[in-house]
Amino acid sequence: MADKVKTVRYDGPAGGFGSLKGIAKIYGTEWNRPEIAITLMRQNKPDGFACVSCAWGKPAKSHPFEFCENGAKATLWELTPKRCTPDFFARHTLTELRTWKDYDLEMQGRLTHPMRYDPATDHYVPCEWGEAFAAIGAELKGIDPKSAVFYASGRASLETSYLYALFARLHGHNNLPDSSNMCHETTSVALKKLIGSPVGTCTFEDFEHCDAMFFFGQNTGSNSPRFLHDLQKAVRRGCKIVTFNPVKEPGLVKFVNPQDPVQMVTQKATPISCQYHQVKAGGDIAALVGLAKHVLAAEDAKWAAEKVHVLDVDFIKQHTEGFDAFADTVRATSWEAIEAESGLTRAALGDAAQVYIEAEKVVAVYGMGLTQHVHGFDNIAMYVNLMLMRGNIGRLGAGISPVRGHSNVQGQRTVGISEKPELVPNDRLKELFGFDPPMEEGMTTVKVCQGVIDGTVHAFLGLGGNFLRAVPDQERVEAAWPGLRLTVQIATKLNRSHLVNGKVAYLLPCLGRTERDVQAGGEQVVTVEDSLSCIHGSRGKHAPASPHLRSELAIVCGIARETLPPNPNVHWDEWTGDYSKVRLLIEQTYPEIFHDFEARMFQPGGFYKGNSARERVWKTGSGKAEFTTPTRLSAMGVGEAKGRYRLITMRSNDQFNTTIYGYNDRFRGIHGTRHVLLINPKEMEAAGLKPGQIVKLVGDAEDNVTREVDGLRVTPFDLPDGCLGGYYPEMNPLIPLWYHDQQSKTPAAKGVPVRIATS
Ligand SMILES: Nc1nc2c(c(=O)[nH]1)N[C@H]1C(S)=C(S)[C@@H](COP(=O)(O)OP(=O)(O)OC[C@H]3O[C@@H](n4cnc5c(=O)[nH]c(N)nc54)[C@H](O)[C@@H]3O)O[C@H]1N2
Ligand SMILES: Nc1nc2c(c(=O)[nH]1)N[C@H]1C(S)=C(S)[C@@H](COP(=O)(O)OP(=O)(O)OC[C@H]3O[C@@H](n4cnc5c(=O)[nH]c(N)nc54)[C@H](O)[C@@H]3O)O[C@H]1N2
Ligand SMILES: [Mo]
Repeated sequence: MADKVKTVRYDGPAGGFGSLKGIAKIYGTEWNRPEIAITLMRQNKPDGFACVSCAWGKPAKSHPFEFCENGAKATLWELTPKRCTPDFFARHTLTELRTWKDYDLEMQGRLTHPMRYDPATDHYVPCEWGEAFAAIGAELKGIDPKSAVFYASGRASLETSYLYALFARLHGHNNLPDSSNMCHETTSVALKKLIGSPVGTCTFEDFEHCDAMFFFGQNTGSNSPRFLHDLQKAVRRGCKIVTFNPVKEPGLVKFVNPQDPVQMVTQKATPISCQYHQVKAGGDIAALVGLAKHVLAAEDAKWAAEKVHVLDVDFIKQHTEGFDAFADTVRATSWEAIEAESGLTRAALGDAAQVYIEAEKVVAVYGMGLTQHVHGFDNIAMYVNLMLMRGNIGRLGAGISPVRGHSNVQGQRTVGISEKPELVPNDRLKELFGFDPPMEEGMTTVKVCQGVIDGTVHAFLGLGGNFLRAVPDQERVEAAWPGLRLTVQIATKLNRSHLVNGKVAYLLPCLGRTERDVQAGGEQVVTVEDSLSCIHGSRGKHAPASPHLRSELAIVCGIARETLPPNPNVHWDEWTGDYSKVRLLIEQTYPEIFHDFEARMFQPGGFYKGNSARERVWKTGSGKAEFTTPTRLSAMGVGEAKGRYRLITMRSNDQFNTTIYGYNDRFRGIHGTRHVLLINPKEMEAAGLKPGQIVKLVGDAEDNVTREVDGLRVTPFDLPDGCLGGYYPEMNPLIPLWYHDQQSKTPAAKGVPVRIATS
């Protein structure tokens, strides 16, 4: 239950004793079991298992403990001794469970038995696996494949993901949205178009050689804490870190390494960012235009005085297109407009630009602060522009580095989980499996939600995740959900998406990645791809949470076998028995990336899948890296209006997406509740509000739909004017479904237009 509510400022560094206490506080006695310590030691190690938390790279030379506070929390969450059994479901109806909090649902522990929804009693009742597969297969056979959705949440292995995508295509659709559609899809679309590679270009080596790193909208301390070690090392060798973020995130301010005894004893923190710019939410295009304008001014001055360039003119000429139009527009943009839109001064932007200019090699890091905006594509395009000005893509120590979310989200896209048929090697699939893959574009997450509301989606399979809690316009989507004919959820723990069900509904419990996976052919291993495009083997060793669990791969194959007609090239049972046969299929489908897959998968540090942009080969429409002429300064999807604020939906340090570990956000000094409205003291006063007062947020998107979240405690917090903060997923009813990035359809969760109303 929620701790006593208190809010204090947190001035301590990220990491340090706080992170050890943070783990102990949540887990208490669970932390002390010896097998847990052994499991944690194997996390992110060669021949160990890939952490189930974030996707940050796993170095070849690992630390004794290659895990962080949040990685340990995620592992322990999976290894909890608590069990959510058929008994539990016999005691509670779904109607009752829908009134429970997310935290209390997951606290029930690991799911143990396959369950079927019984509409007569409104309970989940246990069933046999065979019965579940047959019933699901019969349902899927009976509907138009175009109305079925196969969602994936970004954790399932490459092997499972490959087969899941194959299943969808054999079934006859490309409806394969994944969590990436709410996350880095903006990256996949923008980087593909601009530099010809849908993923980041950096490897660990670049972090070891760069002279400066820019950070836009990524919260390293909470969301990819192992990355703090790389940042600390970089700062110590003189690399400068410049951050743009509306929120002062402690991990980007200073850090004590909890794995370094000297630092722990002395509590000597390393300052991380040398400059911290609290840009307005949605103000990044303006800030980046400001940086570019300073760079152009420096070029003019230096050329005039010394006949020396600041720009990398050779690179621009040889490798890019669109520079002149871009530069003309930047030069013509006024400082007044840049300052107003970014909330930063010309001088402050000048300081940041100076670091950029003085650094020979720059890495550009970013996260959800850029991708989750209506003009998120433009954010990334402007960031790429800045990097291209000095040839900072495609050489050692330089590059662009989106920090990915789920531990295998990037990999799922690599092996075919995509709604876009043009990204899939359909000719190879045709050759291997003797069928014509569907060529009609499938549904993104937003389209799925719209389809559920319109009644055109009839079946939903969830391979992990908590779709109904993570999506925008959450209440509207949830209200329409019971109209579905079939819902199937493959999961480790109970969540809200399991409780809002279709007419026919199954809840299928699966093994987690830390658990031993034994099939007909013996013990199995799986693979994942990290944020730095390295592919790793992962071996689970823990005893399964229940003898009735099946692996995700076995469940996908079980459903597929009962759904599809026999095909001499498709062997669901054989593949379930031996995952190396699936790796062979992956290798045959993607030989450039996965050659010698079996031999390389446990190589320390993983094997690198390569990146053309890193080699300065630009697989874009023009064959060059593309400058984009900015057409706007704000990434917001609606204009300014009196009383309208920009709501940032944030993650606390005590959550993994919709999984809430606890009610504390240590770094931000918020304790005991997640129902807060963060606002700066000046704005609070101007709005006539008092700290601790309970208010309501109302959607302000001018579309005549009422959207509200009530019961929020006014909490003074250091934020730019006009911005508010609140937690994801509690704020999700406030985001209109149509409020998404224009190109990729990623929901714009970081600049939601709202008003404050008194309750
Ligand atoms: N412990 C833990 N780890 C996680 C997750 C988790 O929930 N918990 N989630 C995983 C997943 S799926 C993902 S995608 C990643 C997410 O990791 P991040 O990319 O870090 O995502 P967020 O925490 O949503 O927000 C990032 C930062 O953007 C800032 N921001 C908000 N609006 C703006 C803006 O307009 N401009 C700029 N410049 N900054 C802005 C916020 O203040 C915040 O610091 O983390 C992954 N790792
Ligand atoms: N307002 C707002 N909304 C957002 C965001 C935001 O920043 N703001 N972020 C978006 C982002 S970046 C993302 S990625 C999405 C996340 O959306 P999802 O990926 O759908 O959600 P998660 O919360 O990660 O899913 C948690 C559930 O996954 C299941 N699970 C955990 N481990 C496993 C496993 O090993 N196998 C299986 N089968 N199931 C497992 C458990 O049942 C758990 O309850 O949310 C998006 N929504
Ligand atoms: Mo994500």
